Amino acid sequence: MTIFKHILLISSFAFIFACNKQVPQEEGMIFFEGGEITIGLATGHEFEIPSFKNKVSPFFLDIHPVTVAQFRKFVEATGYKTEAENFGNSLVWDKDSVIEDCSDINHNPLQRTQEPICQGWRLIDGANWIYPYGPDEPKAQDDHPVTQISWNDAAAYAKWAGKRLPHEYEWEFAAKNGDPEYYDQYSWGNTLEDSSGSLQANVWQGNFPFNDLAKDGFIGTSPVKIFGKTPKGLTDMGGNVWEWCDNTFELYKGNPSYFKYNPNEKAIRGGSFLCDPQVCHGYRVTARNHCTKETGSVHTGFRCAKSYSTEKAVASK
Ligand SMILES: [Ca+2]
Ligand SMILES: [Ca+2]
Repeated sequence: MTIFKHILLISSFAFIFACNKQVPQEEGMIFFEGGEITIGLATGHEFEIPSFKNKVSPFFLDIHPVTVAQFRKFVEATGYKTEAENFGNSLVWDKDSVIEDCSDINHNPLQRTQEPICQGWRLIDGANWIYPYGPDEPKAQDDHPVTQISWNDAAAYAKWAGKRLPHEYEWEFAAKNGDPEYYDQYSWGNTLEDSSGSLQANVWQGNFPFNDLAKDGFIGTSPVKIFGKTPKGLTDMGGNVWEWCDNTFELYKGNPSYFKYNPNEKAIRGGSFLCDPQVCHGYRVTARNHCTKETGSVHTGFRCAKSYSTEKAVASK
């Protein structure tokens, strides 16, 4: 056999191997191979700079935020009581009670331990994951993301489900479709509308904070899986609800902003139905915010991650 034939044979094997390479599977989750990726954006908002390279290990991420129905299964199995239920109240956005400028909403941590700085937020008695706006308002719908969940509640659910919360670098890796040099604004591309004019995320349209035109069809949360399908198959990465991440919120190394480090504040990602592009534009892939970990609110939920171990996968074969 000539050298040429040997090379042809070897390349054919390599091709067949590559074609047969199995993508690890977890029900309801998408696998990301990991690798080095650029986190942040050199020209980004205050907390997104400077950009830097970071290596992420292989992981799975839930296709969509945990729904009300999924959270109910956890409660029914364990008798778990959320922090909002134990406190007896939780934070609700009430546009009718906005009495001062909320243009700085993205920079004020949302926390129940202090008087909310932005006057649109109110602690409402009886607001919880079943009644996100309080007991006099409609119940949360089963296929919507669960809200009024603190970081502690989200971590408890994840542990019960055999998962964990994602680090925000994993979240950003997934939002950027694992592309090491991804510069589109959103997980699904660079524009909020697709080619047919449909909005790709449930966010705010109109004059924030007074008038949400709801051109996307929703004031408040929307059912999961109907907005923003990414090339990898995730949905709702931008808009609908902010999503708790596992890590404490810190400024990126070299960021000149003033931020008082607080180990009780966790990172949140992805933006929500309250995000206006003129104000926080929090549904961009690099956008980040922070919240104290005992705080539940009407616009924050979560999705889970799971580590992938190559050793375990080989051992189980
Ligand atoms: Ca909306
Ligand atoms: Ca989101």
